[in-house]
Order: sequence, then C-alpha cells, then structure tokens
Amino acid sequence: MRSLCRLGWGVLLALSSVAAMAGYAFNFPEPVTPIARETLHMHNLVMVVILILFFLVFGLLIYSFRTHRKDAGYKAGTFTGPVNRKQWLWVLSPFALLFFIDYVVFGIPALHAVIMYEDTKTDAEMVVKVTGSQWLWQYEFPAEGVSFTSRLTTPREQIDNGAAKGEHYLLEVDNPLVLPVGKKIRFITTSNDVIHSWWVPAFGVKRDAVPGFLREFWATVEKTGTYRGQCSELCGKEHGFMPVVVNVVSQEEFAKWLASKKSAAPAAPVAAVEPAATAVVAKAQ
Ligand SMILES: [Cu+2]
Repeated sequence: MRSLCRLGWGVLLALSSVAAMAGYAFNFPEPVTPIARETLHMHNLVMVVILILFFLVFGLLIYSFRTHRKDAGYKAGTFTGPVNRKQWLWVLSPFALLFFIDYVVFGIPALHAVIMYEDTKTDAEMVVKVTGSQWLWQYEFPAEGVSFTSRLTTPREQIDNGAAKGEHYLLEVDNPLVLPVGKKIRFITTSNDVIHSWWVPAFGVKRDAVPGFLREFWATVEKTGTYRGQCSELCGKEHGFMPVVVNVVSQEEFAKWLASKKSAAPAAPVAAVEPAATAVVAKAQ
C-alpha cells in the first residue's frame, strides 16, 4: 500500500513539473469555431455524466462489499424460483437509465451537433479546395482563381538532430493558408495520390482527403491568429512532414493577401512539384 502511495505521488509530481508539461495539454485547445465549441461541450457533457455514473456505481459496489460481509452477519441471497417484481426492477432500471442517458441526454445534443457539422452549404461565403499530395498541401480559391502549394519549411538539419529544434518544429510552412475572420468557409478536400487528412485541432475539424472523391466540411473562425495542424492519415514516409498552417486575419488584410496572390504567378501543378523534404535529401546525396 505504501509503495502504491509513493507511486501515486511520483506520478502526480511528474505530471505537475513544468518541464514535463511543456508542449502537452490535458484539454482540448481553445475552440475558435462553432464546431470546436460544440465538440468541447459534447465532450464535457459526456465526461461529467460518466464520472457521476462511475462514482455512483463504484461507491455502491464498495459500500455493498464493506457492509454486507459474511463476518458482519450477512447471509448470501439465494435466487431460486420465479423472479419477483423487485428483482425485475433491479434488472430493468439500469437498462432504462442507460437508454435514457444514451439516447436523450447524449443523443439529442449529439444529433444537433452532427447536423451542424455537416451543414456546409447554408450561408457559406467562400469555398476553399484542399488537395493533399505526397507530401504537401495545395490550396485553391476556385472563385478567385488563386491556387498555391504549402509545404514544410523546417530545415532538414533540425529533423536529423543536427541543429536545435525551432519553436514551430514540423509545424511551419512556406505558404500558409490565409482566411478571413468570421466568415463561413466551405472546404472541399481531395487528394492527388493516397488518403491524407486535413486537421486543425483548434477548428475542431479533421477531414480525410481521398483520391477520386470530394469531401467537405466548414469552419467559421471567430478569432484572428495562426493555427497549426497536421496531416492525420498515415500517407507515406513523409507523412509527419506535411503540416497545416492557417493565418486567420481581418477582412481587409485578407483582401490584400488575395490581391497579392492573384497578381503572383499561378502555382505549378502539384504532380510536377517535388516535395520539399525529398528535395533536400536529394540535394544532400
Ligand atoms: Cu498526408
């Protein structure tokens, strides 16, 4: 028991040490879209309910084990003969309770959330096409005729432990996606080769980019800032080297950025582009 206590304290101390906490978080990132907020609410609701159930069930169990002991004079029950009404009640009430929790307490808000997640078209003010490619992302604003590629800029020396790792190690790109704050944006994802997945945790969205298919999601980012994510579908040897960086800016800044992109030369077709990390390796050889 004492060693168990010591272990418990050790784990608590380790978890509370600042060094161990750096880069880790126990909760969701701060939600900046309606979807992320709804997801966090659902998560919190489910956590609270299951914690109450956990303590209730284990409390009852421990109480019963301690109180109804043989050495305290209790005799084991015998369950022969027809099931009586009281027994039926004990059998059926947990079913009824769990049914109610699953289908009403969780089910109704979950249904509401899923319908909201999938509603990509109502009031969408802009379309962004996201194409995954081994190993970079291509972004396109079809209505504006703007398209560009976005690839990792972390130097190969950092990846190979030849240099100290930067602040945004493996989460930095040459051309981040820029979006206006407060606008509902409909995203369409697809892929040029294998399945990738576009994921930004603060947006609460993650959608597979599947070759030959168009999949969609939406986001209305409510706060300006830089948001980072990653490809979250194992897509080859440099799967870990295709991050997502999104700069969310004011409407005016976005208009300026879009104008500068329009005047720039159009991006080369993705198939002809050599992925950045591979190019560095090729050069080194
Ligand atoms: Cu990928």
